[in-house]
Amino acid sequence: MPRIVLAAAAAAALVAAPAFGATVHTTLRVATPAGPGAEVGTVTIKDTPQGAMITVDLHGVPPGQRGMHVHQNGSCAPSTGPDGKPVPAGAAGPHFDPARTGRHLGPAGPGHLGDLPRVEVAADGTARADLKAPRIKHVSALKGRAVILHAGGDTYSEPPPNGGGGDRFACGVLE
Ligand SMILES: [Cu+2]
Ligand SMILES: [Zn+2]
Repeated sequence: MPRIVLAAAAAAALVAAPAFGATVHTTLRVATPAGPGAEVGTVTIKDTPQGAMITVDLHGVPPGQRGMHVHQNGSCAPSTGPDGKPVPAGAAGPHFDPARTGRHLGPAGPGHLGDLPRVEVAADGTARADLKAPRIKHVSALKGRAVILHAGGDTYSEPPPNGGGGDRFACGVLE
């Protein structure tokens, strides 16, 4: 095949390649005072032209609405609370907020970039859904940070603090 044709074919292949390709993934484990415990499923986040798509596949979670966020630090270890007691997954730190907004406004609002959609857990403790976070344009920025699933829900506003998520139920570090 003439060299020029090969070059044209290579160029066409490059154009056809998707412009968005990054994917990050984690296995969530129950956050306990002693560190990560039982596995409760997976979270996969990938780039799409409409922003990040979050695929959750969970089991063993209390039924109902659960708040979910990307937190700043890539650790699910306990931290030490003001009373000296361990805080499960406390080492994950606050919500990921690269623009330093200091505001919790949910996935559509101009606050924490780490504010993900709520997860709806079925009566049998499972949740399978594709959720959208349109403000997250490059999921590679989430790599090495923690996903936290909370014991409470998420009002996408404050107060209550962090939308009412309360305790950290499960945690995983995105790879
Ligand atoms: Cu959170
Ligand atoms: Zn937040």
